[in-house]
Amino acid sequence: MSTPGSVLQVGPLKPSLAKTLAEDYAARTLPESPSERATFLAEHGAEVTAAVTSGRTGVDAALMAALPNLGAIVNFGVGYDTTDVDAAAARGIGVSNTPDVLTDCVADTAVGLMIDTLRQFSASDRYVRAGRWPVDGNYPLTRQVSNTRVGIIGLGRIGQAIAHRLIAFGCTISYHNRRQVPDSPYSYAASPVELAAGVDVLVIAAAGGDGTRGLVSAEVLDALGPHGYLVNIARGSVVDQDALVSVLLNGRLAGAGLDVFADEPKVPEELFALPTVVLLPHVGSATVQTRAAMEALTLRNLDSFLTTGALVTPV
Ligand code: 8YV
Repeated sequence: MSTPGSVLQVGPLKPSLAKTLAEDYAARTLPESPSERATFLAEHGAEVTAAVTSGRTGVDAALMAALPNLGAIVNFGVGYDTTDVDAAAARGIGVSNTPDVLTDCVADTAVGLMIDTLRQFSASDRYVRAGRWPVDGNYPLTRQVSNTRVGIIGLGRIGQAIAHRLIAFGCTISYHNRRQVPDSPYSYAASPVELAAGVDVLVIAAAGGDGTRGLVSAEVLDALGPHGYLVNIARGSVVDQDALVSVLLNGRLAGAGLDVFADEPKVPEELFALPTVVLLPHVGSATVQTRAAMEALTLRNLDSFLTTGALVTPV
């Protein structure tokens, strides 16, 4: 289906996907170490027509320049902020991602994280396991989830799936988005500050990258206030993480549920002792079913590019 070396694996991938690429596509893997990488690119760079990567790694402009015949960057994951899409467009390189197939799982994660954060289930579980219930008595009261006012930043596919679920909880939904969404039943806030000021829970579902970097600033967190909660299932870069740690430590925010961080897999250790914070290791889409669907769509994009030159789900 592809000539040896025409497909390049960039960064770690799901093991079954990496195996398929190596066995069925005779893919090569870009070496990690800079010196090996330079030698590899000098020797094989011109053979590569398709790169397969994930949101964890991506393809930057320098790598594109070292792959002069690259025609497609096939991204495992919906987020592609680690790939320089402007540089790709300038070079006529197509970029694909894996939308839709992970929407339900990521929305499930957002709702689960919101419930865990407000109700402190993870912290309560630690309380039981530490043998504290018989000694210290009942766990302190927490915050009700149903009927809260929830603000969603980024009302794309995932944001809308989160809203849909929360409507069943009696929540009132408002949102902020680059553009107002036509015919949306939810009320629009013109800025993140305005959104944060009117809600109990702020959920981030916006794409990462330069366009949203630091969108949830210290000012937004202040507007959310000491009774407000933040849930982030998008990208750590959307939040000013230092400001977030500071308001959580000072009680100027009631709590946060975080699946993503500024510099993964590093997580601010100052947060470890706070029962008001739930920390997940970027598991939004990480189920057997969804990852299999993402893998299949990644391979559909690769096959389509190799056989027709067109991607199935270009960004
Ligand atoms: C994956 C994600 O963890 O799709 C995304 O953008 O963040 C997740 O589904 C990631 O892409 C795997 O590297």
